[in-house]
Amino acid sequence: MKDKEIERIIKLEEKRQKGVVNLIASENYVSRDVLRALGSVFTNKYAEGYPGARYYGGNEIVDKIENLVKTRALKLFGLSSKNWNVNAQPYSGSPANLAVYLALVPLGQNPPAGRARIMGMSLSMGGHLTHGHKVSVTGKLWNWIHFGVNKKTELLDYGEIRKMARREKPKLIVAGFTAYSRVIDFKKLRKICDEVKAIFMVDMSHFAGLVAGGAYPSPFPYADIITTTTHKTLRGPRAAIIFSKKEFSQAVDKAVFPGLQGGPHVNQIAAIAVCLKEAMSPAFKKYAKQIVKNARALARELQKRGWRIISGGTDSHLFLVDTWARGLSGKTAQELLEAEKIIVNKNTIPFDNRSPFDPSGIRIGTAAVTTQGMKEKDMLKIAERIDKILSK
Ligand code: DSN
Repeated sequence: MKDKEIERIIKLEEKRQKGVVNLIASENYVSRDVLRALGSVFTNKYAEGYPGARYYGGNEIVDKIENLVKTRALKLFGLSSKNWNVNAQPYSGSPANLAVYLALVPLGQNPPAGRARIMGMSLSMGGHLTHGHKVSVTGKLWNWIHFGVNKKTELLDYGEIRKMARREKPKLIVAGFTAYSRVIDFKKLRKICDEVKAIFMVDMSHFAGLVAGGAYPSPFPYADIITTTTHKTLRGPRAAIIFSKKEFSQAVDKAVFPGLQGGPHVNQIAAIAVCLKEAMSPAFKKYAKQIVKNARALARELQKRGWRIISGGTDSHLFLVDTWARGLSGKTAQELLEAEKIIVNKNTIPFDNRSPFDPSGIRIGTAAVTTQGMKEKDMLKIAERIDKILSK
């Protein structure tokens, strides 16, 4: 690079990434091909519109890449273009979710305050900011009602969710998590949606790679709309995709562009295409299964050493540790581990009495370390290190 200052900083980050054990559940390490596509000349191109219907000239090659990403996305998840549409233009997960709400719960048609129109899992129980948290624009523009987990089991309580849905009659029900470690029963949620005539959306950002690799149940047989970021377990660029059933796809496309965004980031779209192809390989299936094996091994090993794991274990790539049960706040635990080059994030646990800035737990994920080739035996060593550091 000519810009030595930036080159030096990039190298520093490369070194940092290589020198730590990365247990951030939403991060991963992309392939050289993904990086190559991200750094390609597609970053120079404006392509407002969709393939075959652009507002700028010179888009014949961009059309090829955008059409290819759609074909690959459908193929990866075993979907037919007769029933499903793919929009790969959202800049990332938050605008993808916002676009879906704009498309399906049009503003101006909200009922008076007090009646919920969208139902989702609260952030503090494991949902996401864009599932209607009050500080997010999604929570400011729409009326939400939130469900959490059962206090005793720390699992989703479908009976409670059903009761809430029957009472509130939401237009849309959103499932998906950033900090819930268990399988979601999509079939049960579909039934609830049918009963109250709600549209069913799944935000599979965290577990998309696991679904692609057959290591977590697929929401596709049940959901109407599925959003996903592409940079977590799917191991692609920071970007997002919206899958919508044909009846919703026109509204979703319009909400993304021109409703919410301008020109798509074509370099990101090219990089999504790369990661989708990578995720079709047998090696990726093995990878996805190994992520879950690793998460289970790490959770089990920490449990053996006396650490309380929320809900008692994991079915996915992540889990929460209740560090406060041993008198250590999440922030302190994060800092102690970071000082020893183990990177995690502090996280609220269900029914947390502490502040989100210094909550009761930490979140641990295994997607990144599994990319580095780690297996169960390595998890045992990591658990030993974590235990030693936090027990000091
Ligand atoms: N903030 C991300 C996470 O870490 O889970 C989700 O967007």
